[in-house]
Amino acid sequence: MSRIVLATLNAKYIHASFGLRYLYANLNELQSVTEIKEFTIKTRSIDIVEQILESKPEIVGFGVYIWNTVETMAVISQLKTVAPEITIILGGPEVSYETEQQSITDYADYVVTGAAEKSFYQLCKDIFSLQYPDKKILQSKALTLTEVTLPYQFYSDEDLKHRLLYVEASRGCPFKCEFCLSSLDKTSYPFELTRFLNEMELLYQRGARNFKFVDRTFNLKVSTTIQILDFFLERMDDELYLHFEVIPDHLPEKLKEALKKFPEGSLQFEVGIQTFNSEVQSHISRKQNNQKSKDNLIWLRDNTTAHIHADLIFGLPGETFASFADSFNQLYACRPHEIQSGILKRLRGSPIIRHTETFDLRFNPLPPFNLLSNSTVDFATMQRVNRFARYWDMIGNSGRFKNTLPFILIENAQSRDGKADPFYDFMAITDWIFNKTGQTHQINLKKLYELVAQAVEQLFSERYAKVAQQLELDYDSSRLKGSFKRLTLSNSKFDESGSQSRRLARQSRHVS
Ligand code: B12
Ligand code: SF4
Repeated sequence: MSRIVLATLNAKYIHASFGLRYLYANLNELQSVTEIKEFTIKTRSIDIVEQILESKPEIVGFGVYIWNTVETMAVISQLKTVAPEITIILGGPEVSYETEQQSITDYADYVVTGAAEKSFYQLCKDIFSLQYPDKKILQSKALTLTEVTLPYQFYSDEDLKHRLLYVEASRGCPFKCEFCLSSLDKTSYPFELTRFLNEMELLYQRGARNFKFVDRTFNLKVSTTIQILDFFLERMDDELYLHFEVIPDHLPEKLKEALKKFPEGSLQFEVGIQTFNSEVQSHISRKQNNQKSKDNLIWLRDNTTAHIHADLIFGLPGETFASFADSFNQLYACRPHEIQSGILKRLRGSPIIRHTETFDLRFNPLPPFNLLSNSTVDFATMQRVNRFARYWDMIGNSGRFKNTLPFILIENAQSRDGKADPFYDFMAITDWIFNKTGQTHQINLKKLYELVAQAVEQLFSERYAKVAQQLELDYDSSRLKGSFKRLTLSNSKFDESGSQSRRLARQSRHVS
């Protein structure tokens, strides 16, 4: 039995809920009557309801995020039907803005917006002492980080072994990129460093090796960044793996020196580029020195072993298909290990909606609220880029085509203006594969090797021989069963569909 259950539906099992552990850590004397129950968005709502009711709680608090709002609504509507006497409290970024307009809040007794370490505790105390607040939507009181109890001891040994451990050395972001919720923060506040590092030490001693920093800009204050890096460098072993989100145009010499010392397989950087188009950057209030960003990305690739995951966003106000292609090509030339082309999403509360009329932004009314079209990109083009992103994940980001990819996307006579054009070439491959299969999911790896070879043969026949050679290397390292020789790499008949595909390749270069 627990008087309070803190519940959330994580995106996947591997993501432990950091937010709920914070709330739990700050419940003081109520901690002993509280239990965290985590599920994933794949768990059936009825099973979640059953498991929550097993604890016979008086209060259930749900963490609501963009990835779980639909599923959470199913859970709480059933929970309220079976056990209306339970007080349901919602919190989390998804219900922190435009709260009243969301039907999920109809089933809740209270919604606490913002960082709720103190406010959730206060509300539970008030409910237990029958001092019910007269408002349903309660704005969390402002917090100073020194008054927040850190939650790291509440990662279980099971979490340490099997899940990503989220940690944060600072909260908030000083920048104002309008598509992002963190742009609403006034600035970034650090946790007291010694206190934070003591907690990291305890986690490390317990066996934690996989640390994912959720700091919005880990390299903002470089002296702190270096102290944290040094802390982990002193404890470096084969298993230690650190993930940071960094801004690309801020890599002072001291930081570079520190980064060079990290061994292979120990560092991952998530680098938000979003766009290299300076006009679009100004529309979304994003300040980014493009040249510095590119120089730094290349420096990281040449001088460190850090794994670089770089993000672009398609659909930003004023971005066209051609200008996005240009950003992609500039980024590809910096050789990050992964490029994620995300579609713009409308996050509740984010200031981007001020452009709705001017750029005719039309968002999906359902989660994840992705852009469907705008004044410069029609729906069909949005879909093509969606598919591009998906196939790029499977082919570019997966590492399964590591040897082959440079031979598919080479500089050659067919490229626009004689320049290398990885975006348009890969777009042609995307269109070709989708035309042939009608699928973006459930394509097994063997089939994918075949499709890529067939696409290259039809679209860029002069590259085919080298691509087929390299594909064999990739096939061998994939350890798939069966001989490479048995794959159907070639479209034996160059028929109607062949000339149609070549036409598609040409078209993809000219669509803007
Ligand atoms: C980890 C993470 C993920 C993980 C998922 C984690 C999980 N548990 O399943 C992954 C990597 C899968 C992910 C994916 C995405 N994410 Co994400 N993610 C984060 C990240 C980096 C950390 C979350 C965190 O732990 N924060 C620290 C804790 C302390 O804060 P918190 O979770 O907000 O919790 C506090 C409050 O919200 C509140 N609270 C939380 N729960 C509850 C419950 C109750 C009862 C109460 C009262 C209060 C309360 O109190 C907590 C303590 O202060 C945040 C950015 C950030 N730094 O916060 C983005 C963030 C949550 N993600 C965001 C987005 C947009 C996405 C994506 C859509 C991005 C994309 N790919 O386009 C996808 C969605 C995937 C999908 N399937 O649809 C947005 C949130 C939008 C939203 N409205 O939910 C954020 C805020 C990033 C941003 N700045 O824009 N994400
Ligand atoms: S995109 Fe990054 S830098 Fe910009 S506001 Fe969001 S967290 Fe800050």
